[in-house]
Amino acid sequence: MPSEIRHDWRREELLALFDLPLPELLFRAASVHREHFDPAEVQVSTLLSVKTGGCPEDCGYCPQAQRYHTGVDATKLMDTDEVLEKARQAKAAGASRFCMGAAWRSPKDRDIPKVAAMIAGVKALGLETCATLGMLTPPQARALREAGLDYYNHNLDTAPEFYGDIIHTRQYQDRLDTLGHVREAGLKTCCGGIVGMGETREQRAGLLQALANLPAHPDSVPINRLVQVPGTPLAGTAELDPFEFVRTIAVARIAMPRSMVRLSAGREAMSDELQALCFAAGANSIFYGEKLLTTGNPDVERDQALFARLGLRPMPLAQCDDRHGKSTVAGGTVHADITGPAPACGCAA
Ligand code: SAM
Ligand code: DTB
Ligand code: SF4
Repeated sequence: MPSEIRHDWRREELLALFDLPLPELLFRAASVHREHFDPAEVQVSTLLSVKTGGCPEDCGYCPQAQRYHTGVDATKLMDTDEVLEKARQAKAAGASRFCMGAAWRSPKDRDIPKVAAMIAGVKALGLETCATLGMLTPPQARALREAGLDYYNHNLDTAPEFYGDIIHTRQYQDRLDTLGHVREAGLKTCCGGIVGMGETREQRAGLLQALANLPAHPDSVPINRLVQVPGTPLAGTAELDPFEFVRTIAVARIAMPRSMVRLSAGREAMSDELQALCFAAGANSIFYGEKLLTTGNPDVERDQALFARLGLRPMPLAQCDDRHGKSTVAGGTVHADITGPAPACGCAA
């Protein structure tokens, strides 16, 4: 019987999944994964920091908060042409989605036309577009949608009861409000969190509960493993057991069966074997390219070798398939080929 899409997960149910013997948990997660996806396909996104550092917020994990001394210099918003050159390079390297990040608490209205021009340009290259700019008002969300934005990333980051230990300059409810504005504007949501910040297993279950019980499951769920950056308050936190990370991925897959579960920050420090376990547990998306926003990511050659070793391939660009009237993923045209040059999509390039 296919797994139900539920929005009423109880904390104890998710904890009971976390408590399963690992082989049983992996089996259940892998079974759910196969109901909605080809387990050999992994969606590939590339990130670019279009405005780095100098952020007024106090997120305890973040190297871009102005108040921490992390060696990240503040920059101004990049020029559109420079962003488009990076997007062309990402496409040529095999990415299907391009995510633009800005170290803002929230964008100013005068920033929106500049970001809109970037979004329109990236979209015209035939890439899916994603942005993460902080809190949005409803008109800002609508303006980004009109410019061609597909996804907006805004994370819940952790369980509601642990949030106040990590961030003091805004509330959990602020995040939920922005996610509401994003959904109402017709954007797809990318929303996940960070583990390894000293939270308990119950709080990891609490993050997944909060994500799965949103009015709609996020289309993409990035699960970040804390990248410890010297100078941030969370540097020096005890490392999370790698198997606990795998369990978190598996429970995310079971609780949100149709979402892309992304193995996000922290992959550079993971062995190929740990990443393979995460894919077996239902992860089906990665950030691809040498850099996340300010920290490192595996280089392209390492990821190409990993895909080849594991028999994985990049997920076709559903956006282009939709436009051509094809059924989405399985059997669709592969626009992004991580193991070779990207075939021309032709639809908007
Ligand atoms: N300023 C915007 C915001 O906070 O929504 C957008 C950029 S912010 C850097 C995007 C996300 O990156 C955060 O919500 C957090 O989940 C993740 N992140 C930031 N620093 C991280 C770190 N050191 N390790 C893991 N994830 C991190
Ligand atoms: C997400 O959940 N992870 C990405 C993306 N969304 C924007 C960011 C990770 C940032 C890691 C720290 C850095 O590189 O500055
Ligand atoms: Fe600013 Fe975003 Fe970093 Fe928080 S996570 S300090 S809002 S850039």
